[in-house]
Amino acid sequence: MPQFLDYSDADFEARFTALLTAKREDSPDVDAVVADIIADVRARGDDAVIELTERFDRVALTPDTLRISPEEVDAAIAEVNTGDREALELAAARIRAYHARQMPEDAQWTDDVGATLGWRWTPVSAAGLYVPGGLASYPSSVLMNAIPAKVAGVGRLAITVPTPDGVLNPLVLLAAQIAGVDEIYRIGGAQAIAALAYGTETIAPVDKITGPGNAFVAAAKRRVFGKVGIDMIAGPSEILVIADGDNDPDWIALDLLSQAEHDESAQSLLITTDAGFGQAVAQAVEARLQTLERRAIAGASWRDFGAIITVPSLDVAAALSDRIAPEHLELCVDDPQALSAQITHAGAIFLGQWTPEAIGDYIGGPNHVLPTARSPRFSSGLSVMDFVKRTTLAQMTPDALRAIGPGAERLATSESLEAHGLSVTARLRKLNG
Ligand code: HSO
Ligand code: ZN
Repeated sequence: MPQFLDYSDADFEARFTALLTAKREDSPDVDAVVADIIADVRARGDDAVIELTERFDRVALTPDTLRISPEEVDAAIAEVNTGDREALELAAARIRAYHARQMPEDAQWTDDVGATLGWRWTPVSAAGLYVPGGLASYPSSVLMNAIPAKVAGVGRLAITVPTPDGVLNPLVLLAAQIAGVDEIYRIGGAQAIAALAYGTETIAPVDKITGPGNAFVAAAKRRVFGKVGIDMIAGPSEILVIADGDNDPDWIALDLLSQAEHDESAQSLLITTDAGFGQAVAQAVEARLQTLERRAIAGASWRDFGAIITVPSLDVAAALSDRIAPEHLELCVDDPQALSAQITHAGAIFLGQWTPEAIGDYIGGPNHVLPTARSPRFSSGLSVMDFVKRTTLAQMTPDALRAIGPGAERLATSESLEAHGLSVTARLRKLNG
């Protein structure tokens, strides 16, 4: 059973705070091992990557077979059925259209002293996308990472995906092909992150690495940050549903379970204005947990971290939601647009009872790589902005330099940086004859 909280209970604040601060993730300390792997790949390149892949994935590779060849990709994806292919293509088209609207604009203007100022956006030249192997190898995540990169104009996009025992995942390869990925390497773990960041004889280095991974991958991404850019270190999935009593308890139960089934450390929360409805949802969850394929994972998450919170009004629900700052927020209420306007901190909002969160995971258009662990307070989901950077522009005229140069001279003197000041002074002397 999940926890039941009632806003009117005397101990509500204490229990709600405990819910917010509960430590959900137990990440093992693998940093020392990861440091050694990165050093090995830097020192020995392909040889190190090949040895580590043999040890961890039981696959024997050579420099020529590190990359999955275009012919191999074609052969593997030939077995994908038409329905799956069409679903991936629809998802890709919708994700592409959504992200195309995110492209930021260049700007340039001339101000009152005659200085022309502005900025210009340019894409990252090469990006690497890590795709996990095994259970969490999601084709949808390939689309969500690769498409924003391509929309941004990234020239070279490489994927690494481990293939334990040599088994390829056709849907992952198809998603990569649809998204326009340029190179795919059958490697994983910290060694893949090191190869992407530093390069080897066969793998050219990239400038930015994105994508989810296990504790080793997360530790490696932290370590290579600075040499390359990284996206974020995502924690276990979260969903908060705000629902009034006018909903089908089974639908809401399934929405809660859709994130609980990701991970035993996932968190699913319901805030409702109707205590009886909360009870009905709890019963519906139990009923679904009898048969759900991933009931062991979903059940553990729901039991350990799930909660149903009764509140007196939707205003209170919105205020509590902002304190939770959830990754995913569903608003199953009469006027979801009005309630949405009251929310400040959420990774993604799903409005109304016809918008299950799973639509956002797959096919709505917005990105499903979202900030977790309350970080929506200060960060956003993956977007085109993660694959572009901004260069600022400034051009002075003689009049502009006359107008603002003396200010620079003063500040240079105050910082005891003589050459800075003189670089302005020399020009002003020339202008003033
Ligand atoms: N909900 C996950 C993403 C995902 N769901 C992939 C299904 N496949 C991120 O929070
Ligand atoms: Zn999901």
